[in-house]
Amino acid sequence: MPRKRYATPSNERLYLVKSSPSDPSLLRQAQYTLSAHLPRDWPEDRGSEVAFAGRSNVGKSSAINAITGHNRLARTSKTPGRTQQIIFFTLDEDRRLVDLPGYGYAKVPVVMQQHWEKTIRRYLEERASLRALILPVDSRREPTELDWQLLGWCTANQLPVHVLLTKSDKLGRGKRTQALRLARESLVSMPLTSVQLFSATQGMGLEQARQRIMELLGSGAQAGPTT
Ligand SMILES: Nc1nc2c(ncn2[C@@H]2O[C@H](COP(=O)(O)OP(=O)(O)O)[C@@H](O)[C@H]2O)c(=O)[nH]1
Ligand SMILES: [Mg+2]
Repeated sequence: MPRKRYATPSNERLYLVKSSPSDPSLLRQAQYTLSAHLPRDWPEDRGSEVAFAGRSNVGKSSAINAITGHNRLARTSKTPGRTQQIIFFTLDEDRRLVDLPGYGYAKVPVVMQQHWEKTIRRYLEERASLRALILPVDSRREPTELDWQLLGWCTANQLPVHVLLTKSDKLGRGKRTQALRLARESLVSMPLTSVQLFSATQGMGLEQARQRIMELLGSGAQAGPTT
């Protein structure tokens, strides 16, 4: 399908034409926009965006690639802790996906770790267009201390979180069901939090994740209550 574009007369930037509000095929339109080291580099804070946060090596980049149907949109790596910047992907004029730096990789110098934490905190606190976090957690492990901190912060600030139990292809059917039940039980006191099984390699839970992200992104309309 050919992509239609139009230029806005004011600043001559190119925008994709808006598609229907909740069609998951919008996610396929994801285009790399920019990588920001500092908040002043972030794109204009309008419309809505959903951000992926998570421990290094948990499968965050693979999840973004699978969900958008692009093999190399977000780089995947066997060496954890390489993405240090906030990466913005444009879906349409009003909606974006965001890849936050991975955390908790022990071999990263403390100074860099601190920079990331500061960046993430600032992004969470200041970004008005942020509608929700997608939090990939390894289905074979317990969430880490930082995962819980993030979940706690989002709950306190009424920001919805959708947890992806990643790499669930590595679990047998019984263990998968158990992992999902355990995760649901642990998150029961966090009403804005949802959870699902996910595998980027097997495509498990892909449509469910896409639907949820579209719901969370909403129409992209500014202001008004998020439902
Ligand atoms: N078996 C399996 N491996 C995965 C899956 N998702 C990611 N991986 C692997 O886990 C490693 C880290 O993935 P990556 O997406 O780069 O993690 P990130 O650091 O969180 O962005 C890579 O070797 C991936 O191939 C999955 O669903 N199943
Ligand atoms: Mg990554």
